[in-house]
Amino acid sequence: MAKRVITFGTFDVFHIGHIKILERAKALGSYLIVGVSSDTLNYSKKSRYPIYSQSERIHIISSLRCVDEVFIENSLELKESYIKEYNADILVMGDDWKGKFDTFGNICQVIYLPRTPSISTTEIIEIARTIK
Ligand code: C2G
Repeated sequence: MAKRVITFGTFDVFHIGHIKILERAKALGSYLIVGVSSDTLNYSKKSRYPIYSQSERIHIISSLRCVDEVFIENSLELKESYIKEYNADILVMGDDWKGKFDTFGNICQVIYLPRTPSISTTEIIEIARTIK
């Protein structure tokens, strides 16, 4: 059966770790739906806006070959309704979220994939800051 996969993220300052998790998520099914967190959601979590705006982040994610559908994630609390709305069979998250979404195991399969080591948006921002 053709499986629908859903995943979520900010995907700010897009990098190799982001594309690798999206490609691995897609490989678990045949249709990949990505919830891109809104600027407002990021501000409420981290007290700062992402470097790339939500429209830029959505533009980048939508242009990827492995991605079939993109929407804005407005709240971390709405995962269950997004999973239902998009008829997802599998929820994929990076293993930094391991265990956090096990409760959705009754509506879909929940899979945590290992993060790509040695790269993060925060590190890229810090390195860029030190370059003169
Ligand atoms: N990721 C990865 N390897 C890295 C960095 C990130 O596999 N080196 C993965 C994360 O595990 C996540 C995805 O890339 O699954 C997006 O990462 P972030 O943009 O940091 O997303 P995050 O802020 O964790 O998501 O509902 C979740 C929210 O949208 C926040």
